[in-house]
Amino acid sequence: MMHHFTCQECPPTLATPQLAAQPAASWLKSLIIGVTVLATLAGSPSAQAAAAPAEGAAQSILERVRAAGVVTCGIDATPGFSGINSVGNPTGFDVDFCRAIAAATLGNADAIQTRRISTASKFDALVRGDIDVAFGMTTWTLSRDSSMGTAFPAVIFYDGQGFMAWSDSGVTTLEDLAGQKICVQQGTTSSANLQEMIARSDLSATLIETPNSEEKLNAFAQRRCTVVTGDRSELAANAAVLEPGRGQWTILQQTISSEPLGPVVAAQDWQWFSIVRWVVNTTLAAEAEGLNQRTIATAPLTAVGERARLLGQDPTFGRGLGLDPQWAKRVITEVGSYDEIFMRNLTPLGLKRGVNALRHEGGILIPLPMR
Ligand SMILES: N[C@@H](CCC(=O)N[C@@H](CS)C(=O)NCC(=O)O)C(=O)O
Repeated sequence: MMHHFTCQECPPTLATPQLAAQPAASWLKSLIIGVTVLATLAGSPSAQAAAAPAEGAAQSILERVRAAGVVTCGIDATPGFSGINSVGNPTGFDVDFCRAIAAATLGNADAIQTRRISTASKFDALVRGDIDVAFGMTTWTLSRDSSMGTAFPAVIFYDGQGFMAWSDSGVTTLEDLAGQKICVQQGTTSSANLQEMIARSDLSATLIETPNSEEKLNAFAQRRCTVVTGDRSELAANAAVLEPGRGQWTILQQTISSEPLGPVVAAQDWQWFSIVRWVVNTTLAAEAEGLNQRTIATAPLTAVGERARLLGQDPTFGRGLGLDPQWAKRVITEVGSYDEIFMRNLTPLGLKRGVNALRHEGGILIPLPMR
């Protein structure tokens, strides 16, 4: 039976908050083992402070974060991007950017709190002030940037939508998708792109939509669909760690979309928007300057230009963000440069820099001037 398509991107019915930790599929349990820890944290006094916007005079997000003592980040559960490590701490590429924001604003990269949140519900959670920043491989789109009360300060990973098939299914090209069952997560650009692709071509395929990414991969692993679709990095990361993935799953070469992924914030607090934008940019500028967790310790005390600013030697640096001049230095010292963040989290899964290299190294990442 053909799936009946409706726009899943932003209907009010998808606005149900899903902030509570969700049950983990068994094959992802090792990654999500810390959800109970997170759920406990979510009930702590500091978490409640973070969730409570000021009454009357508008409290800025920076003020809210400082009052809470933590930056609250919405995350998903994708190997390498966000998960829980063996000692119960959130870890991953996305989590490192959350940590970088905490290093800049609170002087402590560990001052974060993470909440598992679905793509469909993260925008409302930001508008309500339940979270300060949402991660989770979110694609920067017009509607999410203009009509949902949210805005995208930066791209942290340029991706595209791909397909992964059971190798024994014989599906190797987009044409082979005809007649297949395809698993996709609802409320995502992956679902919207797929529906448009199906509508454009003669292809008839059955969509199996799941409420979150774990159920999507789980359904695929259990062969309830022969093909799964999503951001290529998500597919590659899962194929690298999931048991059936090794050798039994093939990622199709074709990419059907451009998916610039980045953090999302509530619109209309431009100070917070700028902080997130410039914290991300700091990691890129640091890479371009050869500054990282290793080299920063021995960097000269009297640098000039961009390095001086990144090293906190310009007393006016960051004033417009409401931050002290050392904010970028803390980002580099406590979390590192973009290449360190990438190598720490994504290189072990076999992901390559590719387009996510700096421009002078053949990629498309261009640090903005920090002056
Ligand atoms: N880039 C796509 C997909 C985003 C997406 O679905 N990300 C997954 C992981 S790759 C996620 O956040 N899942 C959390 C969830 O919704 O359960 C979008 O922005 O719509």
